[in-house]
Amino acid sequence: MLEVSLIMVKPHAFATKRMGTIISMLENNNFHIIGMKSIKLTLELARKFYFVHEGKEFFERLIKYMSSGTVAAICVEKNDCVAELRKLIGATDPSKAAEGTIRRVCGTTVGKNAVHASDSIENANKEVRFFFSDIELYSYRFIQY
Ligand code: IDP
Ligand code: MG
Repeated sequence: MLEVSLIMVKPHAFATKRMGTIISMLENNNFHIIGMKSIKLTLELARKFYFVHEGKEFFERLIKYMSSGTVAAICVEKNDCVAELRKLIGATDPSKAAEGTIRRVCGTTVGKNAVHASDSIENANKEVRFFFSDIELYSYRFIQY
């Protein structure tokens, strides 16, 4: 089924110029980029985005980090997009992520693991809406080449 998902490039990966690599990996794996922007999150926005982790030991560190620099929000579209994107990013800990995954290639630690990706179809739709309005997204199905 054609789905969308959200991938967010985390501050360290953005600042150390991993955007080109990450975008290439998405394109080479046939993800269609249908929306893209860079943002500096506030603490409040990061808290809102990661609310499911509120109360966890790493929560305050996570939201401080995610609001510490520029991030890029990228909306991708593909068949089975949510599961396929989780496969391409790899495990949360880059040292445990499979060879050739984004986190293995671009991540360093569990905190600085290069990217966030949505974990379910429902969350993907919510997370895409968190960053993008209707006019900022255009399905590749409608594009005339
Ligand atoms: P995910 O990003 O692979 O979906 P989640 O469990 O949703 O992993 O955690 C969200 C983010 O919080 C992770 O990407 C990671 O950067 C950070 N995080 C998760 N667990 C830990 C931890 O045990 N210590 C430090 N940071 C963590
Ligand atoms: Mg998650």
